[in-house]
Amino acid sequence: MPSPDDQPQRAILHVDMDAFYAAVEQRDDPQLRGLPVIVGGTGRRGVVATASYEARRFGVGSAMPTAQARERCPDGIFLPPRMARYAEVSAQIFCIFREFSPEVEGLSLDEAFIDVSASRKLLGTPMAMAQALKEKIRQRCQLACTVGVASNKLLAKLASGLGKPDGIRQITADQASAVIAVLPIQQLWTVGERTAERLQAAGIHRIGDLQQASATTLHRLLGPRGESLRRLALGLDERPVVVDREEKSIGAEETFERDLSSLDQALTMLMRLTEKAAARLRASDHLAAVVQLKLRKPPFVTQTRQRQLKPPLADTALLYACARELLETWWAAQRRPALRLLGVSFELVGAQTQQADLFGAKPTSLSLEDQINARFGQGGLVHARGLPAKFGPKG
Ligand code: DCP
Ligand code: MG
Repeated sequence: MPSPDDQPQRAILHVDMDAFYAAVEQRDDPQLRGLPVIVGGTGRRGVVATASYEARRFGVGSAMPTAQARERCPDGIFLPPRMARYAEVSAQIFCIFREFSPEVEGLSLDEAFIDVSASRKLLGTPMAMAQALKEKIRQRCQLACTVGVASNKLLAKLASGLGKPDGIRQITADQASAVIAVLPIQQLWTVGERTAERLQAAGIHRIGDLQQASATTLHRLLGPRGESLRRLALGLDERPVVVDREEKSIGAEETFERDLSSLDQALTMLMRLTEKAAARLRASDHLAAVVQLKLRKPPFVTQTRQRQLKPPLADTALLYACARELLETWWAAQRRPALRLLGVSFELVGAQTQQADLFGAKPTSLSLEDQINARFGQGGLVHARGLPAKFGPKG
């Protein structure tokens, strides 16, 4: 159906995996299926990354302190994240997304917009594509996802939110403003905490309240932004799906229960973080052009140190060697060195060009180490430096 300005309507899918990290854990270990699984930091200052839908019934959710999750769900199964594994599954689902259109904009490991406007002739209606996509993900990855279907990104994302879990939900242009009117304003793209507070103070709680608010009121509350927010509230959004918005950096960091005050401890932690980040780097088919350390010393002073890599690379040992030098130099320059948080991240350069080999084997940039970890769990194979002292090398 042509839209009022005679442009053919776009067809956008928003795909979001259900309870992604937890679902991967439940798939890989059938004994976990049906149980409340909580993935996240398991230490004292740990935070929940996600919870299976079984655990959500107990009120456990992303970003909640793990300690609180344990109180709410004492029988929960608490697991540390296996980032290399999730990155590998992410690469598989993104391959499936691209079977429906090359216009894929990833938002995170488990979430993407797909502009399927031009695929309609070949693959049928957007709803048919959403169904086929879900089915492929279920068959090839044994995972559930939810697909939102609409004529723009804003509505497609709101639709998948309404369809969760394991659903397909379409919001057509003519239903749009009525369907989204009941949603809280926080769900509207660009409405953060501060904007929400300001609007709520003026009695605007739901998207419908925003639709009804006068231009003058919105201008008074939000300035020139008011008008664009009103358009969003009506379900209008012209943003294109931006294909090549690739991740620019990949990293891993950890906050410590007790500040690290020995260089040896810090190096052991650095090795673990480097392994984790390097595994994700290789799973994403990239090379690192810059290594960056994030160092937070007590009480709360955060610094960064970085170095360029020429040529760019993805080998754990070489990345670690570089990160180690940065850490040792920083450490030596401190009067009383101690770390509250340590992070390592890599700035990426373009995709490595991969070709299937002559025997048609699936191309992979996963090192043998990553493949072993993917199969046996992170920690199946680790560098000796990252092991507790009794297993690790001296010095
Ligand atoms: N994640 C995280 N920390 C957060 C939020 C999410 O580490 N505060 C991670 C874990 C999630 C993954 O990102 O599995 C995807 O995030 P989603 O918001 O899509 O949440 P889920 O996929 O877990 O659940 P659902 O999409 O079904 O609500
Ligand atoms: Mg998700």
